[in-house]
Amino acid sequence: MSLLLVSNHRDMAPFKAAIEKIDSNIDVEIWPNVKNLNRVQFAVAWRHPKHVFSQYPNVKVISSLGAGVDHLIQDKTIPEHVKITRIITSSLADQMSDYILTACLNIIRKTEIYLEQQKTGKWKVHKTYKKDELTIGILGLGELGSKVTKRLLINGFSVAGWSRTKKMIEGAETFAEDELTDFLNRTNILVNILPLTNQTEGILDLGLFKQLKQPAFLVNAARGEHLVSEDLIYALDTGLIKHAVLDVFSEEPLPESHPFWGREKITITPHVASITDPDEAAELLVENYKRTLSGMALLYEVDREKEY
Ligand code: NDP
Ligand code: OXD
Repeated sequence: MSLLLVSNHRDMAPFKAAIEKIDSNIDVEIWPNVKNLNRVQFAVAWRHPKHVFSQYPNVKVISSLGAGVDHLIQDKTIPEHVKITRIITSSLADQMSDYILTACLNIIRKTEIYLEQQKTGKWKVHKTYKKDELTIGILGLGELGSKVTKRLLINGFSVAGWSRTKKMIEGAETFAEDELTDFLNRTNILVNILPLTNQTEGILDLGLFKQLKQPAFLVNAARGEHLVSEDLIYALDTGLIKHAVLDVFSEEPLPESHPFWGREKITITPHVASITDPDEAAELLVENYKRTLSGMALLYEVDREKEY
């Protein structure tokens, strides 16, 4: 049996080393250097080449290397009997909470304006927003969104959250799927941490932006395909959205010619909100590899029907 690591661009060597450190008996291979295609039963993928899994007839489980599984769900060449799992670790939620807290603090303290002013030696004071003046609305209250909500609450922000099924988070106002309008009408800083599915693709559009409470801001840390780029540009140009912080894009790296670059009202980070740590991920991968071989229930298995 072997465990295969597959990625188009990510260095898988640290993951191989971390897995072998936990259990040196596991035969870990890095695509495309595979000795015997039939021996692969468990694979780990991040932005894998499409169709690659049709070469491995005995693969039973594919784990995403991250929390998101859209790259696997969208690959219709992966047979239906293959189970899909994902990585959930405390540090993924912790990093995401840091990223969102930083973005929200920068918005209320108008950090981006001061960074711009510094370029031309301009000394001008701007009125900052008070924490209780703006409500932060979190789209998606799952493994990451629920922790982000708690971090923001501890830091004195007023927080609302939206999920398919209504959640209870002490101190936050929560809304179910059919209460999106009520949620948006209360939200100033909209933070997206939804999984990318058929239902959520393109959710960040002009119609949604128009329902936000003014002044309105956007933080997208989920997937680029959630956002309709032209609608964001229109919303920024017309003042409907004052500033956007974007970590994810439908094409990554974001092409040099993309209109988002060079816009003062957009802060861009290169998909770094939360990065999977090899040592932490290896613990979970080894556990699920062993469970696959012994036929036990897997940890963090994804519902392929629901797409997350
Ligand atoms: P989870 O699956 O744990 O949570 C998803 C949440 O979204 C749930 O609360 C779910 O509702 C809600 N949801 C899903 N579909 C809908 C819908 N149609 N309407 C309303 N709510 C919906 O995901 P995670 O929190 O672990 O991760 C979220 C995403 O974050 C990942 O899929 C990934 O794309 C992104 N991510 C980005 C990173 C980065 O560095 N930028 C790093 C890691 C992840 P319910 O609870 O009712 O099921
Ligand atoms: C993830 C990501 O899904 O890094 O974990 O985007």
